[in-house]
Amino acid sequence: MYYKKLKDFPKDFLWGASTSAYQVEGAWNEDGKGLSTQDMLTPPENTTDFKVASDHYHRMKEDVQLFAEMGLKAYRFSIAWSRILPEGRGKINQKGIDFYNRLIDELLKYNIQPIVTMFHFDLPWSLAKEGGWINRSIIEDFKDYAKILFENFGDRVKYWLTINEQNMMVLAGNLLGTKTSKNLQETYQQNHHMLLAQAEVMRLCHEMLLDAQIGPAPNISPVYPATNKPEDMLAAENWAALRNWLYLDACVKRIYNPTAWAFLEEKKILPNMKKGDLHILKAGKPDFIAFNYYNSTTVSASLPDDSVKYDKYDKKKMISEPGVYEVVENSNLPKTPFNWEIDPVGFRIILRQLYDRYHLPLLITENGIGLYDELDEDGKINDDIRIDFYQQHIMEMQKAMTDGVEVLGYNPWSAIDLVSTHEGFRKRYGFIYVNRKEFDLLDMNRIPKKSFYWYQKLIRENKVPG
Ligand code: BGP
Repeated sequence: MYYKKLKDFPKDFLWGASTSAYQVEGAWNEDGKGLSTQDMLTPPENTTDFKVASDHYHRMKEDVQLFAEMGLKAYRFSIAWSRILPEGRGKINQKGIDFYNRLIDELLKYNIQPIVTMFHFDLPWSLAKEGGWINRSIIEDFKDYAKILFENFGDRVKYWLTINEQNMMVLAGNLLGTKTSKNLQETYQQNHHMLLAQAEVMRLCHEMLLDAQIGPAPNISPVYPATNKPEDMLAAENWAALRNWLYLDACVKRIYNPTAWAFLEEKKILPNMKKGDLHILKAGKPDFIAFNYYNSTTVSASLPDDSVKYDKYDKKKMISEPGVYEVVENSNLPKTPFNWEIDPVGFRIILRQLYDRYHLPLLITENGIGLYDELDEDGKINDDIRIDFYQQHIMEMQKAMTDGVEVLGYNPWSAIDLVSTHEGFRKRYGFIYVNRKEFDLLDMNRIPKKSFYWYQKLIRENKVPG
């Protein structure tokens, strides 16, 4: 559908921006913080670790002041589990609580709504050493941790996200530094425990905080068939079931997706279920679906005797399952300098698909473009490519909203430059430049980019400039 007139954004629309603790905070071993899986990684060659990151832990007030200047109505950040519970369970680190209290208070001072992710890729190392999500006891650990968060911050935080990109941890855990499983059966067992832990925490949230809302935060991608061959369409549906619906059906419909279940059964990698597990799933209900959107995926049929294929750029990433699907390039789409396809219309498509399938309000918790931003001779960052990216994606979101989709807010990745999951500091996403290099920390000064002023205008006028 083409529209002559798009619906206006609601007055209370949550224009925000996103970060995650380990990618932005630094201070990896300060003020009692325990180690996390991310602290223990050996980064890829020529790539920085997460120890200093953007030094947000020490510059939090300055950063929040800039967020306020940009006009943010919301800020989506994560809490580092190992800052609150250095050993993952047991003794609370008061200094960790104090830091997030200061951050939340500072945000509210400027009327910025905190949107809090409880777990974003940085599992406490002591829990990871025990096998991480493979141990069923971690469900209790996650619940205890959540309870501490609700008790300490629930009077001020109204939007909660359970687990960031659970699906990506399952599908690409080795790239994200989150993998603790030894084989695929273990991976899906961990997934099962995460689903149960999420359901328990959503239930707890509703019990403890009457006016708070909570939801999952997977990475969701519309899946296109490579051609109009029915076999390609079937492969696209297979991949959508394994990549998207497995996670959201379990959380929202509170059932295992049948196509995904049949795949796990065939491969002999089904999770072991205990009596009562389905009741646990049924007892947790999300209030909204938060999701991260970067690109669409295109898929063709694959024959059972094809060999497994790997991504050209991310060599550790598997992109096919013989007999099930094969991810292929989409020649209609341009790419970012880091080879990610750019698909704003796909954003509208997936917003509509999600709303149609689940009938819950949607909250965008990530969307953005990684670029090699560099200061020009006047000390400025002219990131027109990023502005164009946002302009197109926000227009498509507005079209989806005109199509009838309920969207609560838009929180692009990222508020400020930070360390990418596996491509270091050179891959920048922020509205605010951080003056450091991959290894040379320089002065870490904050410099608003051109996109900062563009987004500021958009938020002020509550419409896309131009
Ligand atoms: C999402 C993660 C973020 C983030 C972003 C960009 O998967 O939730 O943590 O980093 O993607 O990805 P990358 O850093 O790999 O470019």
